[in-house]
Amino acid sequence: MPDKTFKRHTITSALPYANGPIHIGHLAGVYIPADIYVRYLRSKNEDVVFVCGSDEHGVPITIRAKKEGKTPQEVADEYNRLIKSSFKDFGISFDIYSRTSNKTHYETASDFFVKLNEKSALKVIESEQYFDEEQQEFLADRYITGICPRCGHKDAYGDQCENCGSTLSPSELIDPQSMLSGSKPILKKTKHWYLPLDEYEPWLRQWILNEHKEWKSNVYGQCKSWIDQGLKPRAVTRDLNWGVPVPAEGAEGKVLYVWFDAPIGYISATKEWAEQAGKDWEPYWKNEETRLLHFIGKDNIVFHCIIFPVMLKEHGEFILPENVPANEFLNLEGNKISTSRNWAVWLHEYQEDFKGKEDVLRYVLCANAPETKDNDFTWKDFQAKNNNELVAILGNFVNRVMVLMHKYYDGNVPAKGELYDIDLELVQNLKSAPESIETSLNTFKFREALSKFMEIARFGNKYLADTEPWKQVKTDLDRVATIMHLAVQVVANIAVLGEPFLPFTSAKIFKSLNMEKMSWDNAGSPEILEAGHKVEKPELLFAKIEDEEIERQIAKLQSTLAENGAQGDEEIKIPSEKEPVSYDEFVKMDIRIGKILTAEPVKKSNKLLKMQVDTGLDKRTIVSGIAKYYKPEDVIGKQVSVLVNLAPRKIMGIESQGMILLAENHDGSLVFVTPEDQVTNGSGVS
Ligand code: B3M
Ligand code: ZN
Repeated sequence: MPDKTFKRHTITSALPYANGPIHIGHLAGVYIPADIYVRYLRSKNEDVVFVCGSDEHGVPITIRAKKEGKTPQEVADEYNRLIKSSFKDFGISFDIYSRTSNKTHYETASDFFVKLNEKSALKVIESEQYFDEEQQEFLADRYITGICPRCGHKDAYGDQCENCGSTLSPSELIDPQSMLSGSKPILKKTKHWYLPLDEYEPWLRQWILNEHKEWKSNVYGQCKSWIDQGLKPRAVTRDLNWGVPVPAEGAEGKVLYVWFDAPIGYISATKEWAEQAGKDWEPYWKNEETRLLHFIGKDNIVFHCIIFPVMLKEHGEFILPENVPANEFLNLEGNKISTSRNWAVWLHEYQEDFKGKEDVLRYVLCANAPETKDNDFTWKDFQAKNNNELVAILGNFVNRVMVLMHKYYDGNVPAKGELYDIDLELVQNLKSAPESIETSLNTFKFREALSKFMEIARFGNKYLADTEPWKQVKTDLDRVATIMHLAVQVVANIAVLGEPFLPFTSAKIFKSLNMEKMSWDNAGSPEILEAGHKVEKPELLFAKIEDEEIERQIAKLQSTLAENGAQGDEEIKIPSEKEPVSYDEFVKMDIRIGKILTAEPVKKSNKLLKMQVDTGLDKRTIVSGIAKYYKPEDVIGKQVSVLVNLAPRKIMGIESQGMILLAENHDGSLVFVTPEDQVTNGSGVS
């Protein structure tokens, strides 16, 4: 049961930047867990508001606008529309999807700042920042590029080097350049308003580290590390012409920092929702009996656990988040999802390719949700989960029951007779299911909750397999009536308990059961449908996904790789299975362990090493493309696996007599495949 000390729930999910479409990583990390949770609360008849909206400020939007020759508002309009409709397509059931460019938001964010400023909670500090003299503009960190002081990468940004991942400040860049004009920026004095986070350190320690030990360990751990490293004042204003103007004297040309106004967007969205719904927004943000939860990804933890709470606390009228169940990241086929490299499965594209299979994606993403560590989405796994779980277990069970109901009873639920042990066991399983799923949901363990939900279909299938109504029908009609009576109750329970996870499927099941959507607390009962109730014919819930469909998706990713490769980007490989080979074909390959005797770089190549290898049969020359990963002196004396009967090939003019086997990491780096213990040179590998 949700915590009863709270009367209502305000659930927020991160406001997506309106500068690009959304992908499966967003869905898995934030919106699916949030939506499951909210649907569950609604099903429990809790008072809940679920808010979201587009985050339309910030430099990335202005950069995209500049690139595309549009205004930032035009860019935001376009993606707001796209993102909003993607959410709708996947059943993400926000009560409102607002925008930070709305008037209500400008007023709310502005008032918030004024209040903090009036309380002298903000400090005005003057500092020197880069300024583009040609454009007469101060430069946001992202608008400055230069050489990375850590790795020497040429095009590092003022806030980050994308090559080595270091967080930077613009003053660290070597040879800084303005992206606006290409000129060398000068340092110029400017003043900004700062939130003195350092002053809140003792309070944060108490509030998070002592009072919220129950937060997920990844969240708690990140907060602790931020606090332990010492917090510094954070500027909450910027010199920029896109955003909420700073409502203070002497602040011309300045706007609120996007991370100051965006979380206030949750409040603005709630206000808009309340106005539309004829409700009062204030209890949802100001009443101690309200539970505020932020669903976010791990890169947003500091903003939601430290900065926004400090803002709320200082403002004084608002409640603080009760929990921030942040997730880690979802990777795609072993590699980090990347918008700039187009390494993603975009929701609007999935929609085109798999229309009607929205619940399949919801299922797979929840089953793989990166709850405690980064996780991987692969198309093969997607197919397997659809075919082996949704089709074979869930769809199969519901369909079998519904078909038999029509075959034996013309759709009329039969009355049950005496219950045997096997029936009582089913009833017991059914009774314990809701509470068990709730326990997982209440602690934000959505994967576990989903797997418990699937257990219901599993034991349903087992019940049918064990009781075999199709055999009993020849001899014991009373028995069949009991079995089918109970089996259809299991289907009804699946409809109720599956709603948060698979809303489209649940709606279909309710429809074929000829019943209204029912709330959570009715579940667990073997008496949802009365004898005599007539059910409809079943609808197809899930269909097998064929190899060709998956291959098409993999090919799509592969062409992305090719495009990235053409731009000289680091290569990303998809480890998909090769064509099968027969044993006879396999044993034709003569793989042996050999020892590297000498090694030297191949002239005019930065990839190749030329080596002498003792294969046990002979000593021969082999050329291998490992120079980036091994120095010659490091490989001498190593035992490696060698394909000795590979036809000799000339590489850079040198005849290579065989091939050293290498394991390739996802990032393309190579390592030798070596025996775990020393073996005699020439030992065969099979
Ligand atoms: N737009 C960042 C992000 O999408 C940011 C979230 C705002 S939540 C207030 O990762
Ligand atoms: Zn770097």
